[in-house]
Amino acid sequence: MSTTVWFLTSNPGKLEEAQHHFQELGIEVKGLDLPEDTILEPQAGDLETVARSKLAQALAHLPHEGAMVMVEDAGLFVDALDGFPGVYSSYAFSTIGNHGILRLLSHLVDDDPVRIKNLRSASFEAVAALWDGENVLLGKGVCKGAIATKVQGEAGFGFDPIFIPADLDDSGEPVSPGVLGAVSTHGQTFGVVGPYTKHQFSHRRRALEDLLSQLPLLEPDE
Ligand code: ITT
Repeated sequence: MSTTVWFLTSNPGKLEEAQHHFQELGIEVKGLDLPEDTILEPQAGDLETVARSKLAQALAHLPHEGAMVMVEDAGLFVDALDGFPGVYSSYAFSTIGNHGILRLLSHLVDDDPVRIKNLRSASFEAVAALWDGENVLLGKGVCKGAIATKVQGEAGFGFDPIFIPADLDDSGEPVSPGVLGAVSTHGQTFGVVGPYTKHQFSHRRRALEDLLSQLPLLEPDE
């Protein structure tokens, strides 16, 4: 007997991270596979609108009556690029990729380790939307950090090899650049430290925690 959440995503890395997170809570996450182009991603200015739209479309394809279905939309927001790629992250990743983002920031260099983090500051953001069988719940998460000057590591997916998370204090809040936090990747990207360390910082984990905090006590599936 377990509670099951069906996660509609085309991204195996996102599925794995959600499975890891929910597993600790005794919830099984299964990928909901729908034929390509069943779900249209709207051109929208914010992640919440995209997530709500994907979830509304997914409700027409529930695997069974009463099923809990989740979608999640995430993006990388680079401050020096006015938030680009943001909601265009999928498109940017599949066209210019990590090297393209690095090229756009190549003029932002400094020998001072604090100044360079400020110049290249960025955040990952995620919005998770869950249909719990009765209502739509939304969870949001942010992970602050900076863009590395080169691709580092091969772990994870997407922009992980160019993203250095900000250190965290012992309550999990990001500390300012130059301050050593209680939790630190010591300047390494998510691509170097891998998914288990990423989990401690992750926008996805925060969005899922926010979502779960709104769920009434889960009844296990029969
Ligand atoms: P969906 O089917 O779930 O939409 P997707 O890969 O298109 O899968 P998103 O739209 O949420 O997912 O992500 C936009 C882009 O940002 C995409 O290229 C991802 O690889 C990248 N991305 C999202 N979350 C990330 C993370 O935690 N680490 C690195 N890159 C991430």
